[in-house]
Formats: sequence, C-alpha cells, structure tokens
Amino acid sequence: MKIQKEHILDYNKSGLENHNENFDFLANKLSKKGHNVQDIVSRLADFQVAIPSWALGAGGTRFGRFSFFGEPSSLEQKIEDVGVLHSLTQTAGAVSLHIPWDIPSDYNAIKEKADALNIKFDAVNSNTFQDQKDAAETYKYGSLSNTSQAVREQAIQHNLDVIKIGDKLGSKALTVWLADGSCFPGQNNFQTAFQNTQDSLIDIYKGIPEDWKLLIEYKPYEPNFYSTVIQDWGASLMLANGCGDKAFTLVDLGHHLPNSNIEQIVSILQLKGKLGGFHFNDSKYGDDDLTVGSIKPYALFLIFNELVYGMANNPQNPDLAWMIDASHNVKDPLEDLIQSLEAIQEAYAKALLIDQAALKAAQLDNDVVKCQEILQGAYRTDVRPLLEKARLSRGGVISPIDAYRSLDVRGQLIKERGKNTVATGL
Ligand code: RM4
Ligand code: MN
Ligand code: MN
Repeated sequence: MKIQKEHILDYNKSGLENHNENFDFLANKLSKKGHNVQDIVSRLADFQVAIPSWALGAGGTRFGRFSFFGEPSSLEQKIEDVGVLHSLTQTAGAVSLHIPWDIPSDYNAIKEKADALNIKFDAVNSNTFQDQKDAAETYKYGSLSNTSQAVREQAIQHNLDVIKIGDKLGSKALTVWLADGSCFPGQNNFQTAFQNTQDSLIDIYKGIPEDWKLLIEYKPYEPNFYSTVIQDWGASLMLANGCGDKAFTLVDLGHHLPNSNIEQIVSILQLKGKLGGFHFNDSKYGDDDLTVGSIKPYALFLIFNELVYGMANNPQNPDLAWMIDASHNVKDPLEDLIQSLEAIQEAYAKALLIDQAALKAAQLDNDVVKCQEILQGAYRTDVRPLLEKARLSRGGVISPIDAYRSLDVRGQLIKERGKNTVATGL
C-alpha cells in the first residue's frame, strides 16, 4: 500500500481554507511577539522521528494479545507502513530495526523500498532478553552480565552481528537495552554483574564503526523485579564513559520511577555531551509504552524545553537519535503512532516558542513567577496550525488521523494482507 500524491492533494483541498485562516491568525500573533514563524515551521518540518519496526503490529501484555487486522507480516510490509505514516505526517522519515525480529532477507530490496519511500535506517536494536531458536546458551540469568563466559560471548557476538546488519542498511548506531538483573536479593553480586557488563560492552564497542554510536539504554525494573544492572542514567553514563567517546546514554521516557525529573536528566547529560538518543512514549505507572503525550504532555514539553536549550547551547552533544518506543494494545498501531508523532511535534513547537532570553533574565532576577509565566505562556499556545504548515510544506496532509480514516488505510491494508496476519515483535 502506498499513498499517492494525488490522494494527498485531493484530501487537503477541503481543509486548506480553514488551515490558512488559522495559520495566518497564529503567525500574525507570534510575529508580533517577535517570533520567526518561518524558522519554527522549517525546524518542525526537519524534525524526523524513527518508527520502531516492532510497533507496527498490535502489542500485548503477558496476559494476552489482541491482534489487529491487516498487520504487516514481513519487514517489507513494515517499511510500507512506515511509508504510510511518513507520507501523511512527513515526520516519520526513519525506521529502527530490532534484530532478530526483523532481519532483512534481501538487503537490496529492503533498501530500495525504504529509499523509494524516503525512509532511512536509524539505530539498530539488539535483543539479548529472549532466547533465540537453536541458541547454544540461555539468557535466563542475564546476557552481557552473566557469570558464564560462554553466555557473555554469545551475547557479545549477537551485538557484533547486529552492527553488521545495520551497516549494510546505512544505520549509524547500535542501541543496547539489557533485561539483565535479578529477581531476588542475593541472587547475584551487583559488582560482578556490573563489571561483566562493562567488559562485554567494551568488547562490543570495539566493533562499533568509526562513524557510529553505541547507545546504552537504562530501565529501573522489569523483567527483573529486584535489581536491574543498568538501572538508571548514572549506571548508563558510567558504562558509556567506560567504553569511550562513541558511547552515549539513551533516555527512554518510560524507564523511570514515577515522578523522576526527566528534564533534568536530559539537561545534564547534554551538558556532559553524553545524551545519544531518546525513546518517546508515555506512562502512568511504569514502562507502560502508551501514546506519547497521552498522560503527561506538560512533562514532555518541559523535556523539550531542555532539549531545545541543549541543541542550541551544547555543541559538545551530538545530534540525537529520536525514536518512538510504544506499543498498542487497543488502538490501531498506525493511528497510535500518528498521535505520538503529533504529540512530539506539538511539544517541540511549544518549546520553540519559549523566549529563552526572557527566561534567562527572569532566572537571573530570581523572578520565579515570571519564569513560570514564560513557560506556561508557550505551553498554552495552540500550535497545531504550525504543525499543519510544516506537514504541508513537505507534501503531507493537514490532519493525519482524519486523512488516514478518510482514505480508509486500514481497510485497504486488510484487503491487501488479509485479516489474520501477525507482526513480529514482543
Ligand atoms: C524495552 C526497551 C527497548 C525496546 C524493548 C522492546 O523496554 O524500551 O528500547 O527495544 O523494550
Ligand atoms: Mn526503549
Ligand atoms: Mn521500554
């Protein structure tokens, strides 16, 4: 399934007048306040977020999985789905593959397909949290941290293989997320587990090509419920520092204990030049993998405020790998991803409206009330016409969810693929 340009143009016709009216009204207001609206729109248009290959089918929980009709059952079809997202939103210009869930069988064909849809290959993700068919060793008691050298070696080799796969596709980063940890006190020795992990990561790092990054993700708990080896940004940063200049910390929004100040974490990591990537989602309780911005949009905005500040003021920090890391139990995955993309763009646009100079002056005056007014003034602005303009400027649609439904994308996918297809993933 490919969305044709004519369909997009046709769809946009009916909403154009309304869009122009709303945009002109907002642009006028913002210009009067001294904002460079054109610049904001082009920054939004340039902002691209990778779609994880495992989020295109129905997710599930350990209690069950309710499949969604017309799911992609091959990597080709997954790339096509990202193509659908990208042609509507013009924000999903990359895909992030999980290995071994999505190993290409024909590299050239996959590359050509992605190229034709304007999709790049973002970070590749390794998987040492599940046992693979025919594997000699089990990860039941950990992978890179395991007390058994044979297990560690198998896990290291897997990561090196993933780098090779990514390299063939043009990826420039490897993301490592480990489930390693323990379920009960006394089960493992914290220091040994940490040291083994560091040593294993150094072995993987040796295989990282010159122009690549190693992104080290952290998570406080689950699937292990007593301790996780890389539990927080501090552990991740120590490990990244132990590897070298090409290793960075990756922040996943859902991987924090409730009420953690994530904006402060991203801020300090950028100051140290060590924030490498970002996984978007939202949560109420833990790693809930919910639609971005569905629960705590203000927290997302505060995070973007720090990211915008860091992107402008921290040249020591590299460009970030942006990815959505969500899963969908009850929604159409593509609709859910569209909502996430929209929420990301919205938070970014609002953060771009923060008057950084005025904020700095208010901070220096210790004018706490003014600081809050500046942040919330930006947050309360309805920026959706800016998002529409950014999408239109690249050939996307005014309202992606509405377009997705009017074009009956899911109906067409079911027609093409059948009802009972199942995507690879968790
Ligand atoms: C983990 C983590 C990783 C993702 C897996 C599927 O919780 O967020 O980034 O690769 O889930
Ligand atoms: Mn993640
Ligand atoms: Mn997660």
